[in-house]
Amino acid sequence: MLTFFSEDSRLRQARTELHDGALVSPFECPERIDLILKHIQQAGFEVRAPHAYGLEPVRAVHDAGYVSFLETCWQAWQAAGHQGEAIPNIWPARSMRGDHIPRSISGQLGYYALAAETSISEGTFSAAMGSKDAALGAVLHTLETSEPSFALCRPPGHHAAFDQFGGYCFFNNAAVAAQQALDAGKRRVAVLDVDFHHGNGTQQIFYARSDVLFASLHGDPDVTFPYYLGYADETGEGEGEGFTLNYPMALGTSVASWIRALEQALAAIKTHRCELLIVSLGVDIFEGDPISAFTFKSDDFTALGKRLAQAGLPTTFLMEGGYAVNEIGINVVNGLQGFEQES
Ligand code: OKP
Ligand code: ZN
Repeated sequence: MLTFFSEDSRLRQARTELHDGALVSPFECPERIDLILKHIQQAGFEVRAPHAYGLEPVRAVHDAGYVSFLETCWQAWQAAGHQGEAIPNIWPARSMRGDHIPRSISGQLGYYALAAETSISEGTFSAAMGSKDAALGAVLHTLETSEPSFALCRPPGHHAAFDQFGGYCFFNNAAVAAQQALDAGKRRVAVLDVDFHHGNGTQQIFYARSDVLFASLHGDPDVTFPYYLGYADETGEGEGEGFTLNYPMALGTSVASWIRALEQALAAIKTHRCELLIVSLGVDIFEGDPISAFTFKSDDFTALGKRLAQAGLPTTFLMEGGYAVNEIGINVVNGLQGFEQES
C-alpha cells in the first residue's frame, strides 16, 4: 500500500511527558517511526514524501489563533526564560473566565491545551506540519486513484480539537484530510477511529455537521483518557445529530466484542452513504500496549484490515497511537496487508 511519510515527523524530540506524577521520556517517541518504516519496507510498500501543503488546509478545521500559538509557542516559552519544555499547569477551569486569552505564554498554554502530558519543544510544530502533510498526500492519492493509502502520521492527531492540543496531538490529521476530501467534491466522509482512546478532537470538530460521520471504538472514558468525552450518548447535535457514533468498551474487552461494535459502525457508514473511509489507525488496542487495555494480538490486526476492506470504500489509513514499540510495525503492516488481501 502506497505510504506517505514526511521526515519532518522526526523533528519532534520532546524529552518530557508528565506521567504518573513524574516527567518521563514520552511514549510517543520517534523510534515508533523506525519500526513502522522497517516493516513497511519489508512488505515492499513504496514510501513517498508528501508535498508541503501549507497552513490553509489546517485553518479549514482549526482556529487561526491556535495555529499561530503552536507556531510560536516554543520561541515565546524560551523568550520568557523558562528552562524546561513548555507544559501547561493552569487552565481556564470552570470557576474562572474562559473567554480571555492571556498575554503570557504560560496563560496561553493552558488556554490552548486540553491535557498536561504533552510538552511543546523545538521541532514540535515542524513535525506536526509534516504529519498533516502525510495525511493530505495520502488522502489526495486515494481521491485521485481510488486506491488505498497509508499516512505514517507522527505526531498523531485525533485528540487535537478546534483550538486545543493534548494527548500527544497538535493538528487533527483526520479532520484536515476529511475536510480536504469534502473540498475535492466528496459529499460525505466517514472517519472511523479504532485507536484505544476516544478521538475527542475529531468528534468535536465535526459534531454539528452531517458531511462527516465520526465513529469511534475506544476504552470507556469513565476509566481512561480522555475522560471527558466519548460516551455513548454523544450522538451529534443540530445538523450533525446521528452523525457521531461512540462505542465505549470496558478495559480488557475481547476482540470478538470489539468486532461486534465495529460491525455496527460499518453498518452506519453504509446506511449513511459515505463516499470515503478515513481510518484513524491506532494500534494501541494491542494487548501489549503500555498505556492501553484492549486485547488485540498481532494477527487480529490482519482480520481487522480484512473486515475494513469489505466496506468496499476508497480508504485512507492515518497513523494515530500505538506505544508497544517492538510490535508497532508488525501490527500496522498486518492491518494494511489484511486490507489489501481482501480488496
Ligand atoms: C494518544 B493516542 C499515560 C496516560 C495517558 C495520554 C494518552 C494519549 C493517547 N501517560 N495519557 O490516542 O494514542
Ligand atoms: Zn490512543
